[in-house]
Amino acid sequence: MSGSLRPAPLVFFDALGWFSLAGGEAAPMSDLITHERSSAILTLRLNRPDKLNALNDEMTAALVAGLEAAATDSRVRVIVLAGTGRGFSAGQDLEAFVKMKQTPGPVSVADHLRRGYNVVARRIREIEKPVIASLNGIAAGVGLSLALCCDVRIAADDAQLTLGFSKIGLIPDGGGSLMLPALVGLGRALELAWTSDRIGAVEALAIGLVNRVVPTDRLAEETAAYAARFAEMSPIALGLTKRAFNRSVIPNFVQWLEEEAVVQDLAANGPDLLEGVRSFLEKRKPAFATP
Ligand code: LHQ
Repeated sequence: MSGSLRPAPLVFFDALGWFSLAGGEAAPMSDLITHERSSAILTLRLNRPDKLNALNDEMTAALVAGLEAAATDSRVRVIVLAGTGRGFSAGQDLEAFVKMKQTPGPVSVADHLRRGYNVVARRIREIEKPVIASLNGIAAGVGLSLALCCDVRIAADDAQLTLGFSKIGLIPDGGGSLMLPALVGLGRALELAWTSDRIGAVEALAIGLVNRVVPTDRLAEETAAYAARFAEMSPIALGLTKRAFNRSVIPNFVQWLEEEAVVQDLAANGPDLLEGVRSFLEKRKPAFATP
């Protein structure tokens, strides 16, 4: 474990299949993340296809639980993060976010990140096993950020990627503001984050945003064959290589997640987030505030 990457909260399962994060509230096991283990490869699949696998609190907690289980299960040598249906993930479920904003009491976006996406991002980087994102379709918002936190990305040739945050008045979160420039360089990262342009898999490959592009109908097989290579290699060498690269390239990952949450709060406390989200849900152009 790298100096700045300390273990994330542990997840405990009881006899009834409820899990709880250490120090947190108990929640039932969820079918929003399915677990499929084939010998040493565990696939965690985002499973909310009717919502393009948009992430809500239950799904995020289930993802954390799946990653925790994968981290401690010595049978698991490689983890694949994949999506069901026509998308990998559309990011934060914006309808759920609006509902959350309508509940009484102040809602801190920074706390929302601290409780959810930052735990996922941190866990992906801390697990000293290869974590592969298998991108079956659209990856947007924090869905894309979490894919960028993974070690390797394999994309179907018709997959599309978009940051999307700027369209709703936000900055890339879930580790995206660190992983994006680390992968593609500052200029391209700013361009992608500011424009929120959708880019296809081939362009994503050309700029280093994904590692491989495979025919859509072969994504599952190609991902499994690729993961199987790692399953036969020295887990110690693979894990320590990840530790070394974490320390050399993103040594401040955990601190940055916190800073990113604070900056996101600045964006979220202005009027543009709600206008951006409402305009998306109402399928109209946003009218952003003038500073
Ligand atoms: C959705 C969503 C979605 C709900 C499509 N939610 N319904 C957020 C908030 C606060 C704090 C912290 O951090 C975050 C983190 C984030 O992730 S912010 C970014 C959130 N995500 C987005 O802004 C992406 C919004 N979605 C899109 O831009 C497009 O839908 C994408 C590019 C994902 C897919 O485009 P299409 O393939 O053209 O599909 P579509 O737009 O027609 O969407 C299909 C349906 O899914 C549609 O509903 P409908 O009832 O009309 O069929 C969308 O409203 C719904 N949907 N994303 N995130």
